[in-house]
Amino acid sequence: MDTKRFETEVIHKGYHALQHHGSLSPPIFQTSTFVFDTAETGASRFAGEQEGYIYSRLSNPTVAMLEERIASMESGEKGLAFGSGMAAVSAILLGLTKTGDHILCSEGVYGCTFGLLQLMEEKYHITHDFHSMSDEDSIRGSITDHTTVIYIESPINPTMKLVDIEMVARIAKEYGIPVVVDNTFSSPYLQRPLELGCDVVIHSATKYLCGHGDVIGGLAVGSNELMSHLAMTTQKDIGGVMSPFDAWLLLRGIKTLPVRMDRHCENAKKLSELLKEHPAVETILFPGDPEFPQYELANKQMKNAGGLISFQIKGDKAAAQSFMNSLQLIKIAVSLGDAETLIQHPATMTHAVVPEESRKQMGINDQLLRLSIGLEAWEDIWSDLEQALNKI
Ligand code: 4LM
Repeated sequence: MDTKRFETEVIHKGYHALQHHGSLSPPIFQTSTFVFDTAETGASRFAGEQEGYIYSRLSNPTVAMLEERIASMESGEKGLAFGSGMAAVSAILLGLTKTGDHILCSEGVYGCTFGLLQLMEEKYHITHDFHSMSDEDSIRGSITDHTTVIYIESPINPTMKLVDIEMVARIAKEYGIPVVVDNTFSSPYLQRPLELGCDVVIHSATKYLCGHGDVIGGLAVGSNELMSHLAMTTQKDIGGVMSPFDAWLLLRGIKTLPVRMDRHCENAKKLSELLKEHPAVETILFPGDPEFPQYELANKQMKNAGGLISFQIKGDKAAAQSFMNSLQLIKIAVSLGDAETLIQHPATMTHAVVPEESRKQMGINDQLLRLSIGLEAWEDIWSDLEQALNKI
């Protein structure tokens, strides 16, 4: 099948019903291992001389369908599926570095990615620096002889700051350094970093790709050469792979990604306008707000602003917590990208592991809240927010 539009590929890519008894829904190959017809077949599969499945930690047909689908969605050659977003982040970062190397990172990252970077520094002497990535010369000045990866989130969790992905990719090319982008907040429907010159895209598939809050998973996409190397090293030997059932749930969720994202974006835009006007709200951080400092950049590299709104309420941590406790429809929970609207307090939840000083540098204070706007009627989400804000 030749390449079709994104909305079509999310439904069809990687699956051929007539090769599976005409089953419209793909089969779940719920098996740990695969039977060889002869000892020689097994030997030649292990030697890489013959195509075919061996063992589900190496590859599985249901998981492979998902890997083909995400590769197409991100305009990459090869996808890999992992047991969580963090399994993907760690396999990629450990695969691209060795002791003595240096990673240049965006100004903020998800709390557990921060934890992983700390661990890599303490245990393996792989150092890192956080950088605003707003100025070309300053980026060049921060690349050292030991820099082997540039790692960015855009938008950054939870401050929503953006990185000019095309600019960073262009600079990295001058030095031959791979750029890895965690694209979780946008999903490939809104932003495709490989098309902007980056080398690897990572997703916490747990979020928008799944969309229904019932899977923990990770995905990564890049060139055939690099991803095949990672598949046979940090993926296979650390072993954080995805189960066939989770891959099936993701194949199902991904079919509706474009329609879900359109609704998340519409709801978020509407709610950002209302939140911004409320007297109990100090500032909103939303790339779709015309007053957002990087509004132009958002328009340049994202199809739409996404479904996440961070905002600071007037008051202190206790005010933020009592506001959360007043909510009735909106659920207090970490994670994002689900049908349900979720709210969390980054300073004490997703980014609690980040020491206070680093949190402040990233722009996370006690007044900051992060909303993952769901698919409910925006009027109902607003009624809930408004009644809780009015109590502050
Ligand atoms: C959260 N985030 O923010 P797994 N990359 C990004 C993320 O936001 C996350 C991961 C990787 C949240 C989880 C509690 C940008 C997770 C890690 O949780 O390992 O699938 O993804 O609320």
